[in-house]
Amino acid sequence: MKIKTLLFLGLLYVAYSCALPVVPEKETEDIQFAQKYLENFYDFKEEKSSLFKSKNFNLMAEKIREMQSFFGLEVTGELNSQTLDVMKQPRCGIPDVRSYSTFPRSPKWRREDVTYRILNYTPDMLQADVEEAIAKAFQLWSSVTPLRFTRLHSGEADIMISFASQFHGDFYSFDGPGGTLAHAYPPGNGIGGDAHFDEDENWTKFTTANGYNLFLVAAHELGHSLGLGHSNVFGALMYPIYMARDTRDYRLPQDDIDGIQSLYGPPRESPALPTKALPPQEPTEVPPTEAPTEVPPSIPPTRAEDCDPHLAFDAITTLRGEILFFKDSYVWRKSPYFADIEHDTISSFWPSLAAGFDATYEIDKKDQVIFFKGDQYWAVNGYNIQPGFPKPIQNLGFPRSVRKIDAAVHDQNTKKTYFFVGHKYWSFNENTQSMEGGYPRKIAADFHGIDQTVDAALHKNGHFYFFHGSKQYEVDVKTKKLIRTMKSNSWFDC
Ligand code: TQI
Ligand code: CA
Ligand code: ZN
Ligand code: ZN
Repeated sequence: MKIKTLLFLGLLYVAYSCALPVVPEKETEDIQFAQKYLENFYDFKEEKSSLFKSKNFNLMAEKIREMQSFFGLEVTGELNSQTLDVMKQPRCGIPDVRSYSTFPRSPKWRREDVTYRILNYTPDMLQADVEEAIAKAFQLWSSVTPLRFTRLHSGEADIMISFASQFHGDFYSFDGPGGTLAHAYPPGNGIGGDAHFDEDENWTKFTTANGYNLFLVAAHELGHSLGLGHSNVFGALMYPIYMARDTRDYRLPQDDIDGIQSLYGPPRESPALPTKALPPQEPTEVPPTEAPTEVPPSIPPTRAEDCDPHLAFDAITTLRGEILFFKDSYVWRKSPYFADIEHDTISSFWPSLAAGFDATYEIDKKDQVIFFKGDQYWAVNGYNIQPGFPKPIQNLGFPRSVRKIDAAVHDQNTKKTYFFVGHKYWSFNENTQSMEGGYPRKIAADFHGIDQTVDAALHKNGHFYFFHGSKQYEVDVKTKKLIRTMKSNSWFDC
């Protein structure tokens, strides 16, 4: 925020101090200039293949919208003269810090009139309070956009809202108390836009110690329903961590306003009053662990970097149906929720975990992911780090001579976890919580064809995937036989 404000003030200063008349240039020159600008500051990459000219055009429009929203210009996605003027102002040469995100290809509602319907109620709250929480959550978003939300009592609405436990008809079953609270689909037909709330949670009207505030969670989910992904601005509503806060007179943080306006623009008839920035929101009930006051401005990798044939990873795991690829302080997220890869910083998910993991694996039965760094490990459940961690890896049965683990992978059928250290591997029995006898063994002795050390390992679709540098080996889980070799980034659809 600070950087943005400074840039903006700087811009005003420049605008006033050197208000030169703009000499109209040839259109193609302007487009080329704008392309360079967007490449420099907005990760815009021209698609090389000429087949995808329209894709380029859409992407460029999207980047222009992002830039217009950032500078408080009218968000049109068009390269108008006002926008070009701003692009031609001198800049400090650093990319604008990333904050909010939208889904790949920016799905959004095409009409400003969007309907919703509440299909059922939670017994945790009075019906009237559920209705009020949902209506207030919608109001947050409608007050800063041209969108109008209308509640339907029957038939098909754009946003169908329901409470359900466990399996409820889509691919993402809920998980009992804790863990996932709710989910919502990006704008689209059918299930698109719908928001589901886990009935196994305790939904509350007020912010209390046990339970989740329905208004806050609904406001976050509706952000997804309207097309927003997560933000890495601490305190933003779309920041992927639940923060209990005072909900009386709750106002949408500026980053969420910027995000939603990048899709829909500002409300229709109040251009006289610019949306005012809020002072940074202090979450009221964050755990007593030192919460960072600010997320370090970091630029996540871009699409071009994803497809670098030399790309290698530190650690890989599944997490609730998604696949997370870790490298340094970044995480690439391949989610069945959306077609493209999401880029995030590790700190936007687990602010108190030190990045640079050595190994990680999921025990899906326990809805736990275990992270290793050096001789310590942490267990997390969703966004929450389990109490009592970190623990020393010796607790798992490793001798002191093992200083760190290269990779780990869990097989839910056998309940075994394999740990890779150098050219050897260990087998850990999750049922008995003990290391199996006869280990460590040589990797190559059992996994024929794997003569390398293993950087990262993944269990997915009935196969193990072992990563070594930019190479990946697909291995049959039962026979431990090598099936094929691929590039490490083969999951990114390059
Ligand atoms: N549910 C996740 C969420 O809404 C589900 C999810 C992950 C998701 N990635 C998504 C949904 C991308 C749509 C698009 O973020 S959750 C929070 C928060 C959850 C989490 O149950 O983990 C809130 C639900 F931000 F606090 F962590 C609501 Cl507010
Ligand atoms: Ca749950
Ligand atoms: Zn669902
Ligand atoms: Zn979310």
